[in-house]
Amino acid sequence: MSHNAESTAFRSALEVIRAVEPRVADAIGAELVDQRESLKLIASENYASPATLLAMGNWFSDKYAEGTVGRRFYAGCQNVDTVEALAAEHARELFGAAHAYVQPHSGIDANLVAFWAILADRVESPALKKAQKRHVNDLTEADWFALRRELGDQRMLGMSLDAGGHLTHGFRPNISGKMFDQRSYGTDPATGLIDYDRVAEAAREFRPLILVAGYSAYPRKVNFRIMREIADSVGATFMVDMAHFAGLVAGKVFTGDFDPVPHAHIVTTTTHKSLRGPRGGMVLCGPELADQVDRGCPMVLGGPLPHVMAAKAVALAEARRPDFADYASRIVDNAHALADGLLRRGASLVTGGTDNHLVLIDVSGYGLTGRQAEQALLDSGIVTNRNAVPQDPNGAWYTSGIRIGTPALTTRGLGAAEMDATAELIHTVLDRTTAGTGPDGAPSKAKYVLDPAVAESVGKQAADLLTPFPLYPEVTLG
Ligand code: DSN
Repeated sequence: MSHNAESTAFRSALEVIRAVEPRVADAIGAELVDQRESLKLIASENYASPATLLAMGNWFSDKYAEGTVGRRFYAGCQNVDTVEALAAEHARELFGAAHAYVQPHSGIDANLVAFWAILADRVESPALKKAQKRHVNDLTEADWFALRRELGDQRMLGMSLDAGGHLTHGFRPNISGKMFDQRSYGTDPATGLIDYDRVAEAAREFRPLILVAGYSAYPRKVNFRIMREIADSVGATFMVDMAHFAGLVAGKVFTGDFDPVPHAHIVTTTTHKSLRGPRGGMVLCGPELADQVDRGCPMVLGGPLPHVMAAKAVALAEARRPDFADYASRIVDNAHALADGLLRRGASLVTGGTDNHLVLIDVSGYGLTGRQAEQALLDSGIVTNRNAVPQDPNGAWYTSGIRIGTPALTTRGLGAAEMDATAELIHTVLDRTTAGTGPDGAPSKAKYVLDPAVAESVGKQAADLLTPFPLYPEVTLG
């Protein structure tokens, strides 16, 4: 029996892997089954195209290529140069950026590259110049001492974690929180929206070196023109982390004041969320920061991953096609439909709705913690993640929220009617779940009670909802 190219490629790959370690081949096959069968609402996940996935599984993985295009620390990088230059060209064209650095392995790495580039640009430090010539792990204690003394306590102002900001925007558990003296701006307690006057006030008081905008759980647009004005008013470098909504920028859903690229000095992103590429990161900037950004490897990044850069080039080429704009606008239409469906059924949403790809449900109205809700939904075949809501009384571990997003289901082709049906399933599970108790009978933030018959019925309905929208329909493994 003959197969199409995608099926042949994945079948052959699995056959070759199976001959060495069949359990790995089995796990890869099982992952496809799981992804096909689950209603995936994790706002930061998506499904990359077969071409993107295949671009990662090859001998580019074998090549070291520290340095930049045409200026490597290793010989024989001509083909890596080709794919890195292509990925950067597609990124520049897609986002209208002067410079693109496509080596970061993740969003965290991209942010670290940006932070060090800004420090090098803004602070006169011979120790930093020295550090840029090697990996930070290779610095001696004396080097670090000099670096700390010369850099001082530089300040960063970013969005607070519980308002939807990201851990890498200067928070303690992350290295960024140790590099910078951080303060955060939150959202208006009444509306859940960013209050730009308050941000301006915080900037005036704190005088940050870096003002960061961007989020992983804020369901609204951010006005980057206003944020840039605030940064300029205090002499801060304006950085935007667009990891979550890069696909909406690429697809021209976010334009004008809501497109960060023309307004920010530097923009970081991941490539695998709404942008639908391989897992990885990227930095965009103007010419004035380009040289410092290009020093990311070896200073803070391990060797670039040429196979992932090849996949970035493929995915970015896909995002430049006209149909990507249609995809991006359907992501937002679906998020609206999902939010409306939940609101009509009585759910409480942070900010009362959405204008991007994500919705944040405050599940305390159902008498649940985020953790209880997340597990009950998972039992019912609905994959989400718990998330803190502003001023969350349950903290970052148990939380009071469930974050859901539409990029993945939109890739499968689900539309407004299916989003309404999804809202019904989510509401049914949350409504029928009750908080449980611990072994001592005390209220538990983790235990919950959900009739298995309800979970089974919802799981079946979720599977039925997906049936007309097969994932990777071009791939049959057998
Ligand atoms: N892990 C990503 C998210 O889920 O938003 C961000 O780090």
